[in-house]
Amino acid sequence: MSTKATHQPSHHHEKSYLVTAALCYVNNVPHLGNAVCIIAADAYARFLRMSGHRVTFIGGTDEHGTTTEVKALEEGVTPRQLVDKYFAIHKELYAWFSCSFDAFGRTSSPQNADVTIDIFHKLEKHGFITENQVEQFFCEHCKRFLADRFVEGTCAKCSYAGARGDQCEHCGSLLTTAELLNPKCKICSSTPKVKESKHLFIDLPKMQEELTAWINSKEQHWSSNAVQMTKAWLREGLKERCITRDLEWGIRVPKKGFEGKVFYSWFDAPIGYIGITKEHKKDWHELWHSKDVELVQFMGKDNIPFHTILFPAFLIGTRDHYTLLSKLSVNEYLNYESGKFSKSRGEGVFCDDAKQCSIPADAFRYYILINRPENSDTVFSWQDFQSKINNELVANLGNLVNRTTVFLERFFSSEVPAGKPGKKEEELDAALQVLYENITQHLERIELKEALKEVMNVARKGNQYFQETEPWKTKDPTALWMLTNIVKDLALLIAPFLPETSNSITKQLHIALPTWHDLGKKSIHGSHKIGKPEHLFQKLEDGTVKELRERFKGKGNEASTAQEPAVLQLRVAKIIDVKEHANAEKLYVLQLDVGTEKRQIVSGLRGYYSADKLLGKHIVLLANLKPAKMRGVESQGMLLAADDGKDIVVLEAPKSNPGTPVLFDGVEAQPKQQITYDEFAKIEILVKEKHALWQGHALIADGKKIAVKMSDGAKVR
Ligand code: B3M
Ligand code: ZN
Repeated sequence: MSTKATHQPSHHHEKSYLVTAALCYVNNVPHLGNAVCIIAADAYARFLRMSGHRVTFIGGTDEHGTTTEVKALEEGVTPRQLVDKYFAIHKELYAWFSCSFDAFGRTSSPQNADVTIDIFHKLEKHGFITENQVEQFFCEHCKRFLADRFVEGTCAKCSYAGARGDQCEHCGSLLTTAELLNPKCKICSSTPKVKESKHLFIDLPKMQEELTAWINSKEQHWSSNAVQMTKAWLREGLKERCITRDLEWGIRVPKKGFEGKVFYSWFDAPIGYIGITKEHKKDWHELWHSKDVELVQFMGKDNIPFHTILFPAFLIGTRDHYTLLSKLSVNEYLNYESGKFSKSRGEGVFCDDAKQCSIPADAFRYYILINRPENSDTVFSWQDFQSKINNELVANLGNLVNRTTVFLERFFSSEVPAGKPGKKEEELDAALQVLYENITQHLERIELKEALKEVMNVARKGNQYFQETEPWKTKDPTALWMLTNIVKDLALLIAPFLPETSNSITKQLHIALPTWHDLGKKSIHGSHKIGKPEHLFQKLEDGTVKELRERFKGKGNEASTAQEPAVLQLRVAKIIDVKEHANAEKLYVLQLDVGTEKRQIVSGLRGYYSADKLLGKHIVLLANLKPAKMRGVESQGMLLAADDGKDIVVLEAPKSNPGTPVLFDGVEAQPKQQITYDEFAKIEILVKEKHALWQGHALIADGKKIAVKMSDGAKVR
């Protein structure tokens, strides 16, 4: 191979790559959204291999941490039993998706413990580990510290109600104890106390300068969302980060005075890439200690700072010349139909479901890659899935391959005729050459979606040429020879994306899988004998789609309406000024303190409340209502009040800090940017036993129900 490589243009010379896909948590079966980063990494790894590079593609499971412990408690098994079960499931599913890992392993392996402890000792030796007392949630009832996912509450930054002890999934912020409001023990739901405990930290401030310099030298290879988030961390100034936890499950901290503690799972998880390489590859040490190896990492956007700041800091601080991140490819989220994937609600297609749908893995790979959330979130919809399979895979790619091979079989006894390119063929070749260049460049830049679109354009060009040359009339040998070679190129071009499809094409053509250097060459000559034609894809029928949509729609209306008020952003606000509206005798203009900001709203309370009765009240503000002018005065939201047809009573929040989130008990808030009044009016909130309820869920602030002095049945609006 090396002799061949020397004849290639310089940008084609052989290199060594480490490609990683984020390591999956093992508390669940992955859903299609989780598979996005893994399938993308696989496509890229395949492209690199086919271009003649040496690739070690690493993946696996992230088995420590409270995600695992919480799930083990739920399933009534030990963490070890749980991770063994899910490791096997994950491994099998990615194999079904044709993911070509060179090393697929686990963070709970002895190899990873070795590497993690070695890195820790070196960080300590070079003065990057500090000790501190920290405040942690402690559940008196369960008699345990509630690290990370053992505690849930409301994010102080975005007011999302399902935030966890270490990170808010909704806005991505990393949270401290003080930034998690209304904390609840995940095991017993009681409110935890805050207790002190001694922990180890990585001294990031000490590395700020060194990290900044390193990041500045790398950022041109990172996607803009990654650069932005990383720069924001640097701008704010790096803080010491706690790398230990009071838990049982994890890698034990090998230090006196820290017995009974383990490393934070985000410490040993990225190190897991190295541990997994050690688990499976003899040359792991060289690969991870080389200037010539390019490390390319794939992940979802919530994983960015762990890979651009923390993991590099762990490695740089060892002074051990580790291979550091070169390129990174970050995806946004793939959502399901109208909402999120949720195993508990049975909503959305999970990888195990996909396997049981009798739709080939490549169809899912195609959909995931052509819909890859590269710059913004995208949505899996059955209708779109059906149209992409039928119009693109079946009618375009599948059709070209099938009509070509069937023609060869029928009219040329399966033998490729010799061809003589004329003007038409030269023109087509020139056009294809441009597409091939584009595809290669997009792949090099990890623009997988664009690359795949262009691959489909190659098939389109082939079909056009078929139409124009009309071989069914002419039996033109040149046309069939051209088409066979285009199909050969397609076998190559589609291989990173749809490996099984590529296998089927090469089998039908009876050729070995070409490499990227064969692209565009007419390497199939006259008299080559092809194999048996087979259909690549099957049409997805309306009936099947209907059935599948039904099957994965979740617990139906009950579950989807259960999320209805989630779109509301409700806050405690204090009325700090009341004026009469100059042009409307029923309206007041109120000034509100909403904690971080001031707001003005217009309210129809004249005749029900005097101005001085309103002043100073803590009310419930609907903060994300679309602003509107009311008789010429801007209103930025509305306050909630109960109305029984005769009287109107303002909902009064407990005297908590302005800005405190107001929630429906048990409903996860996922506020929309903005909602219209009509959307709000559809949500029926009724007074019952002096509380405001939506389908039995009471409005609460600071954990207390909001009282309404009105009789049952009054409407809140
Ligand atoms: N398991 C988070 C996630 O699955 C985490 C990634 C670890 S990568 C080292 O999104
Ligand atoms: Zn508890």
